[in-house]
Order: sequence, then C-alpha cells, then structure tokens
Amino acid sequence: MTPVKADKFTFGLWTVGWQARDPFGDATREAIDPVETVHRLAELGAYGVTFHDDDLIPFGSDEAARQKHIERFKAALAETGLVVPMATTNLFTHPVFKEGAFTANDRDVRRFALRKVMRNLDLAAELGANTYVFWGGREGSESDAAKDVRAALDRFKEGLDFLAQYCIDRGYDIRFALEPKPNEPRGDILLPTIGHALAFINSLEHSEMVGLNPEVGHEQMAGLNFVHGIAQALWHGKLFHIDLNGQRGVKYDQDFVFGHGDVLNAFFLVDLLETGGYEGPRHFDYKPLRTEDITGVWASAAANMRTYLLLKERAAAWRADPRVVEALAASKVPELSVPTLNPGESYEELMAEKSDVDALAARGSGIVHLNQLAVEHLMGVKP
Ligand code: GLT
Ligand code: MN
Ligand code: MN
Repeated sequence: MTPVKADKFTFGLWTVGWQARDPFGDATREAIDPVETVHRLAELGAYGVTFHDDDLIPFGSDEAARQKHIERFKAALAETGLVVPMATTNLFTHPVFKEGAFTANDRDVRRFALRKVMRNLDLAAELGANTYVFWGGREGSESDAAKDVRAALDRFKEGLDFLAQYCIDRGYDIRFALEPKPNEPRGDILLPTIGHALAFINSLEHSEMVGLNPEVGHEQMAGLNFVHGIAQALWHGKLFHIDLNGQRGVKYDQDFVFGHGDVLNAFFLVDLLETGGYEGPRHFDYKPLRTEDITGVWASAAANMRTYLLLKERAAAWRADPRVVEALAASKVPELSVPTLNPGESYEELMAEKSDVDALAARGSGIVHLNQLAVEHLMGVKP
C-alpha cells in the first residue's frame, strides 16, 4: 500500500504547511520551508506539489528575493522529480482583498488582483502547470445591500475572460478550474456550488478552457452529495481537477484528512474517479489537525494517500464481487444505460404500449442489500 508516482497524488504547499492559526487561537506549529515540503512529500510517494504565489514567494518580496525563492524551489523539484501540475493565486489573505478580488466594489482592487494573477500565471507556465485554480474565497458578501450580484458576475466573467485571453496570447498550455464554496471566509460566496459554477462557465468567452476544481468538504458544507456533483461535472466534461479531503456534515470547513468524514461517500467517490475516466491528479487539500506536531503533519499526509489507496482496493473488490454484480442487475442499475425509447420509435408506438402499473409499482429495488455489500466491503468483511 505504498504510494507511487503513477498514483498521481499531489498536495498544496499550504496544506502540510498550515501553521494551524484559527479564529480563536495562535499558530501551533512552525512554518515549513517549501524545499523541505518537496523532499518530504517525495519520500512519502507523492507525484507533485501545488502552490499559491504567496506560499512560495512571501507577499511583497522584491524581484531579487522572488527569483531566489523560485530557484530554490526549482532545484528541489529537479532533485526529487516532483512535478507542479497546478498553481493558483492567493486573492484572500492580504487585507486589500477583504471586500473581494475580481468582484471587489473598488475597481483599483480588481485591477491589482488581475495583475497578481498574471504574474503567477507566468510562473505557473514556467513550472509546467497545466491547471490554474480560481477559488474566490473573498468574492461574496455578508449583506445583500453590499453587493450587486449581477454586476459582480459581470466582473467575474470579465476577469476570467481577460486572463484566459492572456494565456492564449502568451501560448500557455493552461486550463482554468473554478473551485466552488458556499461560505467561509465570506458570509456567502459567489459560485457557491458545482451547479452554480457549471452554469456560470457557459457564459464565458473561452468556456472550453474553463472547468472545475470541486472540493469534497465544500459541497458537503452545503449538504450536497459530492459523488453526484462529481458525476455531473464528469458528464459535462468539466472535472479538470479535484480537492480531496474530509468533512463531517453541514458546518465550518473542516478540511480533514480524506476519508475522515463521510467515508462511505469517499468509497463511492474513489469508485467513480477510478472507473469514470478522470485522469488528473488526486490532489489533497486538507489541514493537518491543529493538535498535531510536525510528526503528525507527515503522518496525516501519508494517511490521505493510504486512505485513497485502501478505498481504491475496496471499491475494485466490491465491483468484482459476483454478489455485487448480481445485486446491481437485480436493482436494474445497468438498465439505466439503455435508452428509454427504441431507435426510430414513433409517438404512436410508444402510446400503443400498455403498462401493468400495479405490477411495476409493486417491484422492490433491492437497494438495501446492494448498499450493505458496499458497507461490508468498506469494512473489510471477506465475502
Ligand atoms: C484555501 C481554500 C482552498 C482552496 C485553496 C486554493 S486556498 O486554502 O480553503 O479550498 O482550494 O486557493
Ligand atoms: Mn476546504
Ligand atoms: Mn480547496
């Protein structure tokens, strides 16, 4: 169960690097040098690392310092073979973004935000990233009086259209992935769910180069089924990237280790990712618990990957179990792939058919049995 590069496990620098500052308490851990993170993740079997501009280059660094940070990071990547498949911009920590970035009411803030992204897009392209994430954590409001949401969506579109054109003009092989979240840090965030974001993408100038980076906990914070959301994103061809973590119910964003929340939903998620054609990185966006020391940080990084691999093994065993194949057929799950109408069937032919409605209504679906088989596989019960 040792992770290998082919598993495509990636981590944000800000995940293991979280110093565990929360709204009620100070940091409980020291900062980690990104170079150290790259080496430790490589030892643990990760494939890549991702970053915000400010994770790598402290905000306000001058050009010479910036270059030094980049060179050290590049050297660590070269030594370990870790890749950078994704990068993103911090448009939320500095107080300048307190009222928004692309959708701030203040036009000067919006212009600054665009420049910050352009600068990091150049670096992302240089490091070979082909996905660029946009998490609009500060795009929102606490008061419905304070934000003209339709104007904000115009500005969000303007910003993304402009940046997409920038990538095209510079010849960058980069696609954008929007990350929905319903709230926190803002009272309400724009593009709160997968569904809102999918609809918004349709209005963009270069919609073909924009997809999603959904996060487990963010949909679950809204009480939504993450597996359904991911299935729909795949159906639209828009699952460009994914943030894996754990969340227990409708509450603050917990960012637990993957599987340390709704583990049955995680089981079906891994089944879907492994069988549904998703080939991108398995990216962990979690926070090591505030209670942990540095040993616990690296143990939690390993736990994410181990949980994923265990779920992958269990999900495959579930699919291969003849009892499951039989139960799926009894529940008519494969039948849903058969089109409802016959090829070329006329209205009259359909109307001529008679249904025994009472018999149809009386049929049981056998779903409890099917679900129990999943629970037992998940628990490691041998068939
Ligand atoms: C931030 C947020 C995450 C986003 C990151 C990308 S930053 O930690 O909580 O969900 O994926 O900007
Ligand atoms: Mn989160
Ligand atoms: Mn995330």
